[in-house]
Amino acid sequence: MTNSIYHSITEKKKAGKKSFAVLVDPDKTDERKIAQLLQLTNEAKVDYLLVGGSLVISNHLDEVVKQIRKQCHTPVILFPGAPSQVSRYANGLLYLSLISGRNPDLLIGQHVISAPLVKQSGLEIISTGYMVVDGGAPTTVSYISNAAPIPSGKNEIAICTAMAGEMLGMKLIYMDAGSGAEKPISEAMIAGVAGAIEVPLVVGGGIRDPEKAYLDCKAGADMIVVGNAIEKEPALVQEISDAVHRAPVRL
Ligand code: 1GP
Repeated sequence: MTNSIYHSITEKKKAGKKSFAVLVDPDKTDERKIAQLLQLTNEAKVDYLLVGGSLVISNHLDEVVKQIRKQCHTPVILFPGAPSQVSRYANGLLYLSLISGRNPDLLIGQHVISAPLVKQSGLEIISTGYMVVDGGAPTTVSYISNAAPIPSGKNEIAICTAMAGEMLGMKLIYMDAGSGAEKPISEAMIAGVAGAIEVPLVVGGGIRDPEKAYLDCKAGADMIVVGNAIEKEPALVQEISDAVHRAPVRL
């Protein structure tokens, strides 16, 4: 198993550079839309493409990943909502454990079931502590996970959860308000969590404009993930990418 994606994320962090990832949900796209999106993500120097969704009803994950790999050099990282969402054509996979919830199935159960498949895939596996934070309305992830999200104002719970995830050996912490969240994660919570861990911090869910992406990076996020807003307005890719890449390192 290679370590090149994780290495690039940590090297950027060390160099004080922020990363921008665009989330592609295979259920919400088609070949033509992907081709258009990739033109924009290439021009905007997007760092990573995440592929996945809480449901992935369609069975064209492999096709989506293959098309992306053919049309661009941006690393493709799977962001699976279920153990079935594994494609050997990707570069890496976020091996998510839902550490904010108390559903044993999503903490370890599904991992046990999918372990042989994941191992055989040959993908770079990135152990990720996944923390869902209340985004103001039930999102697909909060419903499907059958686990309560961290309340949006309870920064100390988020901080302790992230610290525990890091000490359990997780290599990334991903804080997510859920796809299309009404309320993205506050900068205060991001700053608290970023200050308490050494591993890279990924933040997503409900980020709709370059200003919020910039402020989240300034607060300490190392990687920003945007899906919905870009699906609706693809031209935002350039603006958000610029905002993320010019954000200063938190002092
Ligand atoms: C969801 O963090 C991602 O899991 C992205 O959310 O689609 O709201 O940008 P959005």
